[in-house]
Amino acid sequence: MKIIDTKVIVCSPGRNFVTLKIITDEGIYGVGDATLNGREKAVVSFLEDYVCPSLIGRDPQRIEDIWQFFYRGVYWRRGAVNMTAIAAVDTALWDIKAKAANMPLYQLLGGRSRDGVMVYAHANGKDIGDTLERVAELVDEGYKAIRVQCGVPGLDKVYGVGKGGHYEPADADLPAEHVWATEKYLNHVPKLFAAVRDQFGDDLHILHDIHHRLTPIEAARLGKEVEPFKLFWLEDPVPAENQEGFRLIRQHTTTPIAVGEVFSSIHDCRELIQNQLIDYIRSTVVHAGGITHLRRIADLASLYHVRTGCHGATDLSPVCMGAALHFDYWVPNFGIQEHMAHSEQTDEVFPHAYRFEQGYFTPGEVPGHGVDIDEKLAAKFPYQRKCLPVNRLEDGTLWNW
Ligand code: CS2
Ligand code: MG
Repeated sequence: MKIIDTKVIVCSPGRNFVTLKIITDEGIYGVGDATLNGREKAVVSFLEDYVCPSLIGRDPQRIEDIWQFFYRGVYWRRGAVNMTAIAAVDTALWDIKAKAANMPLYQLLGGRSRDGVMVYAHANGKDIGDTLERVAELVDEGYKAIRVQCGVPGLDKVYGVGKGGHYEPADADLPAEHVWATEKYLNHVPKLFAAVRDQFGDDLHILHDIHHRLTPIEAARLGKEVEPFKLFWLEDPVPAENQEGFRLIRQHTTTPIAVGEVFSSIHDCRELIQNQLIDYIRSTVVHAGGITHLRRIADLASLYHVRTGCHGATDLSPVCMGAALHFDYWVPNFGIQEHMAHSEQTDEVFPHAYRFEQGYFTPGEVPGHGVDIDEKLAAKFPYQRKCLPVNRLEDGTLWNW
């Protein structure tokens, strides 16, 4: 089998996506997600100018060799753009291999390890009351796990809270500037968890995303204060360049920690995992080098009681979601999968086999990862640059968004 053509498809059905298609001489093609929110065109160029020309003529069955060619061969290793491009190639090649074997992808990975993939949905609101209303709707839809975010009195915009519940942070041609105040947030957010526990009891899994905005001691303080609410996890408490910084959080609280959606390789999380400084690793198929590399991260994590908790926001396309669900169906140390529902437009452009039922997803039984792209329909939604916001403290200091 030979690769005879590739296509990089950029479209915007509700939001921007980049999709790689790899076509073989046997009529089988594979599809990979190459979306990097707010930096889409950087990955497009990386693929079109450097990666795709080297794919033509190669045997697509040699997934590992191709992965090594683009990882070791690029010289300037790692990084979000590079590893997202490699991930798209890897995902498309696994799709091809599974189609050629006439199997759903999870069978190639080792078969399913569970009956369904537990997912968590997002509940957000401008205040605690609004968020509670959304939690109630999601509980009625059958979700067992819900991430809760709400507005903070005195702050105009905070991470995770959108207009009317739908949240799409990349919403401006150039980065919008938001104002952040840690103290106002720290004084308010424990009230949100108390209200959710009070109304929905102890069995609902509650998650929360701090989105990199605290210092380790602030995260330690918050983790300790919210222990009575038994959260499933606190996510991204602090930026993770300094992996050692998580030790300070660990010393003060038993609230579980999740991190990793911005990681692009195993080296970004090696110390966190080996020192058991986290409980869930959030790395994804689309940003951490594809199925091939994510399996390595999961295997390392399994040695240290760390479970997977893959990122699954709307800026990860249904192609990533589909591949992730096959990975989740197989991976022995599975924790949970994020699922932020895509728009109807997006779902029409990306027909998929995965299905939701009572809080769990199954990836589907069609050969491959079960997600395709309708190129004709995609062409009706042209790309428009959209950037993620930046954050400033009230004194104007540039802070983590
Ligand atoms: C968030 C993401 O879902 C999450 O956990 O951290 O929505 C993140 O803000 C976006 O993926 C950024 O593009
Ligand atoms: Mg997050």
